[in-house]
Amino acid sequence: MKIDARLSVIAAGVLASTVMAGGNVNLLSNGSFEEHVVNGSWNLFDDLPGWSLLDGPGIELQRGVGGWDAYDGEQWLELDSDQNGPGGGFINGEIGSSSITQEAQTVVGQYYMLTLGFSPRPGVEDNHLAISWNSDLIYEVEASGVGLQNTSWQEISILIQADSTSSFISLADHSFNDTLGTFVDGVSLVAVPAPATLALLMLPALKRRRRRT
Ligand SMILES: [Ca+2]
Ligand SMILES: [Ca+2]
Ligand SMILES: [Ca+2]
Repeated sequence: MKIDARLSVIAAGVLASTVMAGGNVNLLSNGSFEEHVVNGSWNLFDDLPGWSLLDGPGIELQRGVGGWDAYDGEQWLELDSDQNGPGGGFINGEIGSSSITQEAQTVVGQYYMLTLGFSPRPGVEDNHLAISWNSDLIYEVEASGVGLQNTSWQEISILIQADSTSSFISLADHSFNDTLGTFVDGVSLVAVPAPATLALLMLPALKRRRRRT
């Protein structure tokens, strides 16, 4: 009996440290868009490590375009991408609005914090990012880059509760489709404890729903 009691204490200790360590792990890969490494100042890719193209002509990564700063590391994403890549020249009416997605392994009922950096492209008025979780549009943000000499990154954090063991995070450009705008960098998805206040607020709604069924 003594041995059993000791074992359970050790198991609980291991569990607690695993949960704490797990709280800081980014479940997304290549959230900072440092791969593929851009040769030059920008390039267009069919896909990236971690990310797939959902819609649009390609995934545009930039590295030092305009002398501008990344939010994290050296590279960032421009979601209004480009139709034919560097060296392709400018096509009249060229388009670039794209959306990308990444799948994450999630736990049903677990809360997650999705965090990313968003900036308008300096000099471009219309920048519009739409963020989706599975098929649900969960957040939209717009900003103007008129008058900016450098990127102006704002950090966006969204609390999400997973309802499936596999979840898709999608990022889409909703700006005017002209190959310019909507910078994103430093995307992370981290498991977080259930927010106590939010759980209390949701309780009456859950009770009402149960009564009806
Ligand atoms: Ca980066
Ligand atoms: Ca572009
Ligand atoms: Ca645009």
